[in-house]
Amino acid sequence: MEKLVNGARMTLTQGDITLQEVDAIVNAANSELLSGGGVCGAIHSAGGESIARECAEIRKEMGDCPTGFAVITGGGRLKARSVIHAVGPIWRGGKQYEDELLASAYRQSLMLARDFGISSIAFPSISTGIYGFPIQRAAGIALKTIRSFLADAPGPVSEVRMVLFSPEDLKVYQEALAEMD
Ligand code: AR6
Repeated sequence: MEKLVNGARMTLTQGDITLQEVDAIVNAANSELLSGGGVCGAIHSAGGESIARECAEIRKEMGDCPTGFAVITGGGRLKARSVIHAVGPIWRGGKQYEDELLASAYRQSLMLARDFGISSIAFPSISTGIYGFPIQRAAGIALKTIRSFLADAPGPVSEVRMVLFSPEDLKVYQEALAEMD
């Protein structure tokens, strides 16, 4: 399923993000930029140790990556040349700026991609696993944030792919995309 925005493609697919052939994949990271479970663990183990090494260097220079922000490393052994580590919010009931922080994690990732000359980028469903953000709500925020970035100033970014791990998650995102006016 796809939607054209300003000549750029927003696409939805089911699969494993570590296998995507795009310029950059996004990691659902933690503020410490450490390898954890979920998609983060999968990216670190598929990409190899260079990713954790680069993350440690960034953290030494800049400290923790705050929630809603993102940093970029190389892709190690992945097909993708770069990994953008985005820190989504932990769901705390919805009144702790979780919506804004989730939108920010997507926007900051897209801005980094633009600044680094990336034309294709793949996102997982940030915050909807271990961090517990309700997926329907997250899907609307993710897709609207991507659409508004592409409509405004996408630079070289010409494909943004959401990679959903399960058929159920894909369905939620398909419904959210269909509902977007
Ligand atoms: N490809 C695509 N999506 C995946 C993959 C994969 N290989 N593996 C899991 N997912 P989560 P969060 C989906 O928990 O909620 C980590 O420990 C998964 O089904 O990975 O942002 C970090 O280090 C879910 O839909 O990320 C942080 O500490 C989505 O990816 C914390 O978890 C996100 O689930 C971040 O939690």
